[in-house]
Amino acid sequence: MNGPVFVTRPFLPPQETYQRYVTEIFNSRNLTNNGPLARQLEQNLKKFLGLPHLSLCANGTLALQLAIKLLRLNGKKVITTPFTYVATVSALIWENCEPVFADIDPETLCISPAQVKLRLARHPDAAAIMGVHVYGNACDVYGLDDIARANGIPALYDAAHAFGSALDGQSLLAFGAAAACSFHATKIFHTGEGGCVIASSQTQEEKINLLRAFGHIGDNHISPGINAKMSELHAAMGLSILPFFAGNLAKLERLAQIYDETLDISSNSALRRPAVQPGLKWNHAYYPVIFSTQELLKTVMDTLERCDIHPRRYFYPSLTKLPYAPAQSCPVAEDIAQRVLCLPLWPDMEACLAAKTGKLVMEAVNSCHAA
Ligand code: T4K
Repeated sequence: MNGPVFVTRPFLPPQETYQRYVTEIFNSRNLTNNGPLARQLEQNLKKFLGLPHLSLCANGTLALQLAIKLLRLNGKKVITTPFTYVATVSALIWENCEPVFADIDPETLCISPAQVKLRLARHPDAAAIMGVHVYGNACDVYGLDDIARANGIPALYDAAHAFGSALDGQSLLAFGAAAACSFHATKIFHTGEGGCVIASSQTQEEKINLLRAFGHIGDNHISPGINAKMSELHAAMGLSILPFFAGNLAKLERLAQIYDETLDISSNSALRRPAVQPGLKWNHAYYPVIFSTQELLKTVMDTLERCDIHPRRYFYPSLTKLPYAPAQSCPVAEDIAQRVLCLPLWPDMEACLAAKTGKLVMEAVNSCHAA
């Protein structure tokens, strides 16, 4: 492959497939406002994922904000993880919630139920738990749901990475009082920009559909809303890509295997992989590697970047370091965030590029050990 290698490349469908939908759009002049393609994509996704209540949105951040509104969490404390993309926490703050950080499980890198319990003891007024299925790995949803139920509060999920992951045979998006997914271009299923909210009842789905479209139906103004609708051009991308998704998932699994074999993780104490939650069929949305030290991570990054390969520090720094979030300490998240690196991975990536990247990582690791 020539040119720079990025952490991911968006999958694109055959241009003529997308073009056929664009022709429909040109013929109908339906560009947005819950048009026929958005409605069709919504139905196709419900069927594909086995989820009865799914509402498309303009992006994953708005999906989170709608889920927060749906559960009436605005202005309240929400227990969440600091090991995630900033959108999880900025969505909470944007909705006037106070994020209370609970530390992560050092193995799965998802929020730790034990730490959530400790935070709830200190913040009995917390109104919800918001977990993040980091990298498409699953939170301990059963543990979190038990705690949520015992405290009479909902558990909801930022499931931005979770499309295509399944837990105990069910889409990971199905868990929680509500979940929000991202269909951003960098995600394994995408619509360019986009996302969805998964609700747990017909009434809630209708509420999301109302809120995402200004809060009115015709001349009937029901509640304050926002514009979070998905356009027909974005829906067309989703419709074009969905038929390729199962194939892409298999390609990602194969590429992850190549990395596994090249990195020889089990016999090397300098690097490890997050543990996958028991019962999870992982979507391999990302390929995170945890190095023994930040110095080693930096050496690996330098080595790769000299070869025009650009991994990403998803997620660095720990969001406990955000200048606009309340100061709190989560030592596990802060430590892991300094040592974790996501290697390039996307469905069309050549196998030889994964092998080459893995070998370069190992060369850098071995050179550090020899020094
Ligand atoms: N919650 C979580 C846990 C999330 O991870 C995210 C988003 C959200 C919520 C919010 O969902 P959205 O509102 O975004 O739907 C990227 C994405 O922009 C962001 O969607 C994603 N998470 C986050 C983990 O990663 P950056 O700053 O790394 O993006 P960027 O533009 O540097 O892209 C990474 C690489 O991908 C580039 O180096 C090149 C390649 N790329 C990217 C784009 C956009 C392409 O080849 N083509 C492209 O069009 O945030």
